[in-house]
Amino acid sequence: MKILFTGFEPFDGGSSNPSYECLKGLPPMADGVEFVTMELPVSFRRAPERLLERMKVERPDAVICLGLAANREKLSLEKVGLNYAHARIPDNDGMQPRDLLLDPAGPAAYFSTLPVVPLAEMLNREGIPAEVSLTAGAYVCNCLLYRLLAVVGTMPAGFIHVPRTEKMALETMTRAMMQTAACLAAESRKRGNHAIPF
Ligand code: PCA
Repeated sequence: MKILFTGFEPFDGGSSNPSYECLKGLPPMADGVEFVTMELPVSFRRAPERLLERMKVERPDAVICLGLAANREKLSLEKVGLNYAHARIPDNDGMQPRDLLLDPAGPAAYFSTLPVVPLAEMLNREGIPAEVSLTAGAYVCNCLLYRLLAVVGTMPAGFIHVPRTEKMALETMTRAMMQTAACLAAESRKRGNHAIPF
């Protein structure tokens, strides 16, 4: 199974972004999972564009995007991508959408296709603080999630917000991504066993 993980470049005056830094600790391969990682620009326009381009090339079996939520204490497994943009600060291209729909023709929201409740429970069992979140905000992270979920169908795909490194060590975030990947791989093996329709 191949899983594409994305993290973001720094933004809002920060010098680094743990959402990408924690991905640097992932091995290329573990427990039958191939890890592919990429850094995305904090840009309403370019982040989804880059992600969808890379998905066409890599053809992953699952996609997990990460972003920083500076005010949160735990990993937030986002349940919902909302068709809405309302930026407190400009993105790294200087764009600052206010009170706008991301896609005037699109549905109000998409649910993540990741099993967020069992994943959060599994992470907690592993001693990693995690919870399900019902809002990814209205900035670039939510935009990326909405655009991703618009194209994935039933493929496991979603978004996890990480806290600041003062609240959670990068190594813990990395371990959480490895555990999440192992769970998705186990699920896909199970599904694989039952999926043959003849
Ligand atoms: N967090 C921002 C965008 C980039 C990031 O790491 C967000 O939550 O929208």
